[in-house]
Amino acid sequence: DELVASATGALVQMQSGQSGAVTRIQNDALLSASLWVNVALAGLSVLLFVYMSRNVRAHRARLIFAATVLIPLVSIASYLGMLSGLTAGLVEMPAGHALAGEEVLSQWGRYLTWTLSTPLILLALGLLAGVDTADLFVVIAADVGMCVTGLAAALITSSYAFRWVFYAVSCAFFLVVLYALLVEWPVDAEASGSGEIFATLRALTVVLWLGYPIVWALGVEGIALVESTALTSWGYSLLDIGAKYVFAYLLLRWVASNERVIAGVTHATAVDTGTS
Ligand code: RET
Repeated sequence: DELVASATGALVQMQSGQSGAVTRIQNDALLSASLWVNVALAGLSVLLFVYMSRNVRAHRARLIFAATVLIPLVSIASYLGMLSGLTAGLVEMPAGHALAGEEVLSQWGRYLTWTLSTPLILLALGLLAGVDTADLFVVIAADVGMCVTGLAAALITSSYAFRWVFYAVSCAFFLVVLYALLVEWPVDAEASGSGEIFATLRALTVVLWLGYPIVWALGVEGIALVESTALTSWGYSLLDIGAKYVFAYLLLRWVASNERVIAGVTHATAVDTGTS
């Protein structure tokens, strides 16, 4: 009986957490707008990308298209999760935080779904550059590590210091990703004939991705220099528009008209060892 009572209690708490979050989101037009804009743009992107894929035949080009179309699809699920309150909740900030003791609305679904969307972005970039599987695996693993520890940093309520410890761990993982994008992958891209488009997408990606930890640090989850959840949310939403839909459009437009370059790409290691 006690078990049933405590389980029911936990469920009721979860339910009220969700409805508390939904009420806050629905009563804040600026906040809701930051989420709905992305649902709309992601939906249009899916339709556009599927249309752009109509004549693509080469295996690797189709792989890039598949990975890239999944990016806005994940985005739709992510934003609907937050809008419905399923992946948003009220988090009571620990002592030391600028909003200590207050219930802050956390859109923790963002960090959760980045574990799916950012590997797809890196997969598409890696396939474009023709990097080898081991390289791709390490970078994607570090990227997932970055997202999961970012989720931890956002959700920890036991101590303010621990939030920043996890933030620092997440940044360490991020450095691995940045190193690959800036130092290693450009060499592979050059060798496979996609150097120019890779350079464009790399610049876009590095600049926009650096924006996320900055928004985290300045927004409601970090030092709360920006105390508004709506403005923090707009920060992420605008970054998402560039890092996902604009990024994916530029990539797919190039792939669709340079299928031959993509089809001719062999793994850098295969070339190195003469096995191709
Ligand atoms: C966090 C906080 C902890 C430190 C770091 C972060 C980096 C996040 C990044 C997110 C990129 C997201 C994208 C999503 C597209 O769907 C987790 C904010 C380093 C780089 C591109």
